[in-house]
Amino acid sequence: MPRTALRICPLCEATCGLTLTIEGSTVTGARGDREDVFSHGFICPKGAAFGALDADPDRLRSPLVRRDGRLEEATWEEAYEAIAAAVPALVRKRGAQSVGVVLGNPNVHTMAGQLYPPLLLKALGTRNLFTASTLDQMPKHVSSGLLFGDPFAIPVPDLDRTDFLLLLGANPLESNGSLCTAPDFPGRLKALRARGGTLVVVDPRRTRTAQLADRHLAPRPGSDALLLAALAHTLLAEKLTDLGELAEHTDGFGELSGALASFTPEAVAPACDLPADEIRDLARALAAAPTAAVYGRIGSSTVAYGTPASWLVDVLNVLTGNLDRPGGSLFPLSATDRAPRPAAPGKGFGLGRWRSRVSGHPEAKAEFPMAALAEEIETPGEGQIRALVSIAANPVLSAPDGRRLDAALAGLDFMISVDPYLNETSRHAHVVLPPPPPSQSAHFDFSFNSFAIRNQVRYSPPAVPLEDGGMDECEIHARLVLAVSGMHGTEPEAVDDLAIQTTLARETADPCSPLHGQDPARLAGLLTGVTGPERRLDLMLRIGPYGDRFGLPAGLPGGADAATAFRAGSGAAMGFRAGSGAGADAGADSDSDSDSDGIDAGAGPGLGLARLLAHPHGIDLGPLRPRLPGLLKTRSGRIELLPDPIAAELPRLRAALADRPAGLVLVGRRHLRSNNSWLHNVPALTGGSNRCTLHVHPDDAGRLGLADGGLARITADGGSLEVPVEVTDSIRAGVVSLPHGWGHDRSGTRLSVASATPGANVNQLLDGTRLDPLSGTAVLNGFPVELTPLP
Ligand SMILES: Nc1nc2c(c(=O)[nH]1)N[C@H]1C(S)=C(S)[C@@H](COP(=O)(O)OP(=O)(O)OC[C@H]3O[C@@H](n4cnc5c(=O)[nH]c(N)nc54)[C@H](O)[C@@H]3O)O[C@H]1N2
Ligand SMILES: Nc1nc2c(c(=O)[nH]1)N[C@H]1C(S)=C(S)[C@@H](COP(=O)(O)OP(=O)(O)OC[C@H]3O[C@@H](n4cnc5c(=O)[nH]c(N)nc54)[C@H](O)[C@@H]3O)O[C@H]1N2
Ligand code: SF4
Ligand SMILES: [Mo]
Repeated sequence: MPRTALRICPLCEATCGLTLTIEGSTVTGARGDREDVFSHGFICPKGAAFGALDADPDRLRSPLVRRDGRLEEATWEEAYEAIAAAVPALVRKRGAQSVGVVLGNPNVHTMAGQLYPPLLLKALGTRNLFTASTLDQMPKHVSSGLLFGDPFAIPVPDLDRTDFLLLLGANPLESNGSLCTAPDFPGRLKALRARGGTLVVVDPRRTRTAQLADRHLAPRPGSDALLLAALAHTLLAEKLTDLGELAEHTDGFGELSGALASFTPEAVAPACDLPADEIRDLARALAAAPTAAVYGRIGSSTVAYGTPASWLVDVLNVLTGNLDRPGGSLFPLSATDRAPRPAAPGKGFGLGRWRSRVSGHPEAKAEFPMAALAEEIETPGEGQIRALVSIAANPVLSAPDGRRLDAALAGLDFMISVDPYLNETSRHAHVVLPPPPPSQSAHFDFSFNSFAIRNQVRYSPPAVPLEDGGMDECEIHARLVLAVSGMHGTEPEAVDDLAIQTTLARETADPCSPLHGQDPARLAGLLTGVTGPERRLDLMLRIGPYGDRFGLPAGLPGGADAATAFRAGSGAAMGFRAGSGAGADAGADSDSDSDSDGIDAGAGPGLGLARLLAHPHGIDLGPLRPRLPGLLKTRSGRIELLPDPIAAELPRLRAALADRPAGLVLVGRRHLRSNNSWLHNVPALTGGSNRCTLHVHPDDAGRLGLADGGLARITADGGSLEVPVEVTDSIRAGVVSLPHGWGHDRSGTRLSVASATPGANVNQLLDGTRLDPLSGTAVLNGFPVELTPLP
């Protein structure tokens, strides 16, 4: 008899709730969970293919270990012995920096990827960290770090309540949204228009998202920072700014007009290739809207001026008074975020605190540019990377110049891949540790709940028991931490216990915490959950903003904010008692001696793992609410509107006013049925328009003698490719588009479907030298290319 089980979809940032149909241990179907408190039944073709992905016969089902140059199936014990024999010895011989760590995108889609890499990095003590962020959103982390003092304080557009959305370089109708977790993003955009709101899309392509818009601007790629600067300039020049309540929390407003003086609409118009009047008109419309949100993603981030553009997005949100207010852009407060503290000056955001060894790239958020990984492996000297731990990453396809990285990886002394596939990157590993299919893993969105347009919390226990011979990914990570630390053989729970002890030690010592002065060992004994990661989740929920705080009285007022807000919102409707949550998870007595300043004892909604398990479709925690000034961690304790590192970038941006690329430039694109480099192996998601073709405007095609369906050679800094041409007027003239994640033509992989239609790897056109300098993010959009027809 088929049964059903709930599972949050891990395939994109929308985090839809799925109802899986399961026969035996096989997922035979997936539909949207209509009762899910957030996604309400929405699903896309990727989620519907969950079963096919889960059962992909190419998935690795046991570890692989390299013997005499060949990867062979091995036991888990053999795999970890190989790691334990190699890594600690290398660290002793060549130092901590000799081990590099690469963290790829799916780490934000797994519990393991959120709970263990910080411990791994700590155990290794290496600064050689490279993640997908420097192929993606690092400019936003840097701008938030500088503006708000916290690189994770990223405001999200209040999609469901805004009157006006200015969306740049994002195509949520294909991507389902990013840094803005919103199941059914398309439906929410339609609802915005249906309630009389306005959608403006800025994209050099007429995307499906642009087709929904009231207004579509198709600028020259890479020029968003100029366009945004001109919008800000217009607001300032025409006295259309209105900071409202933000004024008292903001520094630097007075200096902004001077800093942006050169960026008049007329001055930027030629570089953006947009009429000045249209820019001015857009600024006025933005200012006139009752509420508005400016939101930029990939196309405004992975470009030469990605950090200035990301900064200007929030400058506009501030100037129009729309930051931190309903209908504008707000900061989510997730159930596992740290409970709010009273407003106080913070430590600020350090940038460039250390530099990479070979090219001297400044660190950003303790990371080096992914584009600099190959040189750090290739270049001899002290601190050279000789071993690599790659978790859920495929940089050979996802990062610039995969051919060079390919060769570099092949030269490593030791490489570990935690990956379900033997692909372009993991084929170089000495040990491959494969996680089980997603149906066999528990799921919690530590990351995306912090970017969600509604506060909510959901947890999926494994839908299917772990198959024989499989190992849960959390355990894989925990054992990895032990093996690289010379502690192979220790029980993996020790890693979780240590993490719990560390957190409890910090909390019980923190005068702002309701746990202040408590006995950590007693609290640890109260945690529920059948696995180490579940116990860690329980702890984070219980001390989080909506937590039961073990039934202890609330801490200082900051901590009570969320609880108070919650009570005013949906908490009451859900029937939560004020008090220490249902007895199920606590049983904590209230003999606390921590200070109580008149706030209701235990006023929170009482979250803990047990409560979450009792609500399998999730718990709604209400709409986003203002969080300023409490969340600011700048040294001034204020929004720093014109931070020094940005001010120092403006001359470079000014120089870009003269940019007029004579030839073609390339941009990327995503397809609804794709997911970066790793979903091309699922037959149900291949074919149709999900193909690796080069979009070319008819004018350019005509000029160059390119025919639809013909072949072209495309050349840039890093090399050249042969690609099929698709002539389409959905792209502006002067721009061509090629999707990423393709190029499955290397030997030694086990991707039977993907390698049959390999496609070309767009990142081979890059040599890795084009970066947004402040963030180290690769320029993946808006770089010059040349095209020639091929017979
Ligand atoms: N030209 C161009 N390049 C781009 C982009 C672009 O727009 N244009 N986009 C960039 C962006 S935004 C990103 S985020 C990066 C992504 O680039 P990467 O971070 O390299 O991520 P993926 O390409 O998605 O590869 C993910 C890897 O994780 C493995 N994996 C899948 N599920 C799991 C799991 O549950 N556990 C583990 N351990 N592994 C798993 C897959 O098999 C695959 O090897 O690509 C970037 N590259
Ligand atoms: N189906 C699917 N969904 C995904 C992914 C996937 O691979 N497939 N990847 C996931 C990941 S890792 C991420 S980070 C998100 C990304 O999500 P989005 O940010 O929505 O990314 P894209 O769909 O690539 O849309 C980027 C748009 O920017 C445009 N663009 C390019 N250059 C410029 C420019 O200079 N200026 C402007 N204004 N626009 C420009 C492109 O034409 C493109 O339409 O998607 C996630 N969701
Ligand atoms: S939109 Fe994203 S989260 Fe939702 S079903 Fe599709 S892939 Fe999964
Ligand atoms: Mo991404």
